Amino acid sequence: MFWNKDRETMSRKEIENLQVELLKEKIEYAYNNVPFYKKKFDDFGIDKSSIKTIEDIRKLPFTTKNDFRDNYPFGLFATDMKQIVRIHSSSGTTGKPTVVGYTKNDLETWTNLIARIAKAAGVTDEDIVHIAFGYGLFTGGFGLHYGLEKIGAAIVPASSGNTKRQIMLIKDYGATVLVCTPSYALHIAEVAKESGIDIEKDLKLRIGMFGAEPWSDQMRKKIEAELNIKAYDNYGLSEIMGPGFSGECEEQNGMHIAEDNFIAEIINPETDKPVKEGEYGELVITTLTKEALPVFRYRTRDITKISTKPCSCGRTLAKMSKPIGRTDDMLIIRGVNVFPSQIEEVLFNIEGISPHYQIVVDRKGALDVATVMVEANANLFFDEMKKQKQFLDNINYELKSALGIDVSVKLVEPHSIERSMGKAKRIIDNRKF
Ligand code: DLL
Repeated sequence: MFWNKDRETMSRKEIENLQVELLKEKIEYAYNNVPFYKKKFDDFGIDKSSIKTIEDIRKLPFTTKNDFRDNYPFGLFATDMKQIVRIHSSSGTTGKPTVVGYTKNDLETWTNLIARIAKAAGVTDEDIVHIAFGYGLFTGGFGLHYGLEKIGAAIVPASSGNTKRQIMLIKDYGATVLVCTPSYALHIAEVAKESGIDIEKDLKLRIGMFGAEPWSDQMRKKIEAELNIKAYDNYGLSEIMGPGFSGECEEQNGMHIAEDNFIAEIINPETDKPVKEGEYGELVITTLTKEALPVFRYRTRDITKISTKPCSCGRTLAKMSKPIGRTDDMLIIRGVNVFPSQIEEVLFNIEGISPHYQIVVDRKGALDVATVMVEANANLFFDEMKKQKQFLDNINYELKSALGIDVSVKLVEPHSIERSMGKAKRIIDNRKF
């Protein structure tokens, strides 16, 4: 299902032409309205006449999270506050939050882009949509709300917290669509079962729109089985708008990027050079339609790959694959790069453990030691120590084959790993650098 078919099925040439046109416009707009960009573009000798093809975007300098921090709170805004009608922000782990603003037109664009990803996931005006993302400064709740409302679905703005109450609402109001983080969806399934809910009989859920954190295909399968739904991924980040940058269609095999509103590049994060299509690298995003906060070549730090191959759904918009991690989430353990998603993939294929895990990294002397804490299922029971050892050895072996390094595995009690209502905390890095 399409939201605006013309935009979603343009030829690749039409997409590129549109992107070059909008990019030139936005360069001039930012130059005239944001002192930060005026200076940056002057330093790099950029004006709109230097942009002729889409590749010319590489002449532009990158923008980073630090640029947002240095211009805190409103220094990157291109309009005066009179035009701003909404402010969101994302709390980083360190320092000041990143502040983002929207004009009326920006909210309209955002709404349409959410409607687009919701339609792609199969949501209709007959659905009842339970949104369990936090409503507040986080872009998840309000972001998804308006687009889903626009397609005519009935929205239950439950926000986050109190899982038992969430389940009661999902059941009593007959929600057919669930919107939250994938880890919270699993937690909802877990608590529902414990509360004696028969998910197939008592709930009417059919679709999940999940995002805001990395999740593997194995985790998708688990969520789909537990909640008896089809689970669709969607991706976005505050700095460039929030959710709505990309979302999956019925193929469930990559997220179509809103290329009529953004330019996506994949670069090698070490050399800053573009990688070949289909290779993994860091996603870099340029906004083409934002009024309040135009952003050029934003370094997302998310590692993904992009394909422009035609999709069976009919959309021509390029697809990004599930981000496998972030450049700053990548653990370097004894010199080997490890992403939490690689560990997740292994764990999800092992019977007897639950899908909740955490990776703890310590430094013992000069050596990095990673311990993967996994929850045993409540019904996992060993009548002999030998069997438990075999079980752990097997997980160890699988992890070693996947990662190329030895990590230790610790089985912990069911429910002992903290559940999150929002983004799950997968890594505890105790090393001092
Ligand atoms: O998480 C926006 C969002 C809300 C997206 C709801 C989807 C649904 P931030 O809080 O600024 O914004 O965090 C952005 O979260 O750079 C990724 O590292 C991660 N992320 C977001 N979506 C996905 C996803 C929102 N589908 C950061 N898969 C991004 C993997 C994701 N990582």
